[in-house]
Amino acid sequence: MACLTKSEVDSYHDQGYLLLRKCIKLEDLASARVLITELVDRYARELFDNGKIASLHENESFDRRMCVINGEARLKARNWDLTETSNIPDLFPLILHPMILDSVESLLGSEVAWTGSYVTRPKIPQHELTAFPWHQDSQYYGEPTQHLHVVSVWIPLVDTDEYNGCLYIIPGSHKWGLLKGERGADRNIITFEDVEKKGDPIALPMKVGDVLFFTNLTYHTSKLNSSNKVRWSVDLRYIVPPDAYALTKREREGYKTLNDHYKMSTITVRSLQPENIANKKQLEEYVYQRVGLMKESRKNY
Ligand SMILES: O=C(O)CCC(=O)C(=O)O
Repeated sequence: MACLTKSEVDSYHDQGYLLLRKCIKLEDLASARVLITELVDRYARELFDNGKIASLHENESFDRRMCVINGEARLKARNWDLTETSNIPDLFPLILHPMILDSVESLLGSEVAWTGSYVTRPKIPQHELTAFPWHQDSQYYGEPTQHLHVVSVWIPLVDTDEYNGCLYIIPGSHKWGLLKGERGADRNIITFEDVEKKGDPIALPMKVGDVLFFTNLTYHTSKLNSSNKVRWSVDLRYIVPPDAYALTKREREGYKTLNDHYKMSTITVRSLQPENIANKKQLEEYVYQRVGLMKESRKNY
């Protein structure tokens, strides 16, 4: 059931983002924290078994353990290293969270698909590879996706501010269309134009329990984490399922490009036709298949 007010929906369409405060309960984030805790534990054990670290650092807190491990092993894990190629049933409660799906339904309409994308991001202190230049998500997905509306949902698992690398956004930048950019040496997109001069960037400090929604054309960035703790967050992407309406040629091309980017077509998680909604088993199979494809593609990095 759509849950956003008209003024929230209008503000999202006008500004290109919507920040909802205190909209998700801490206990609803617990399973994501459990997943991360398990993955960090597995990571620690692998390094320990390979003689890279002398201690598992089991007593370190949720937001400290990974940077202590990396510090000792002198490693700088990339942002997706731990989770993007892991099986994630623990994330299903978040991916299917009623508040998130209700909000996305308010923005997209009654038919909602998940793109298969989930990232549990460790933004490591002082680690440039986990900072992001200003970008529009469609610059990563590929040019034809500018004709689609992909809703990004960004969920902090620790409080974020300018010091530990909160998100910044340029309100209204989704109305600029897709700007030209190119991949830098670190594979991140560098936009040719100075977007900070073109618009008026704002920082979006967030507390655990807040959720941010933004479009695939909205400029955003996150800078260096200058704290001594990992800034953990989860981000998810949703879209209207391609079979929910008659696509134009360029929308068809957009879906094809998006599917190529994510290695998978979308999976329906909300619909007026209950038989279209993926059940748990279908979701599990979908994620399992995607994990295999992502692992394969990561080999080429
Ligand atoms: O989490 C971050 O620091 C950046 C996230 C981001 O750029 C995205 O989700 O598109």
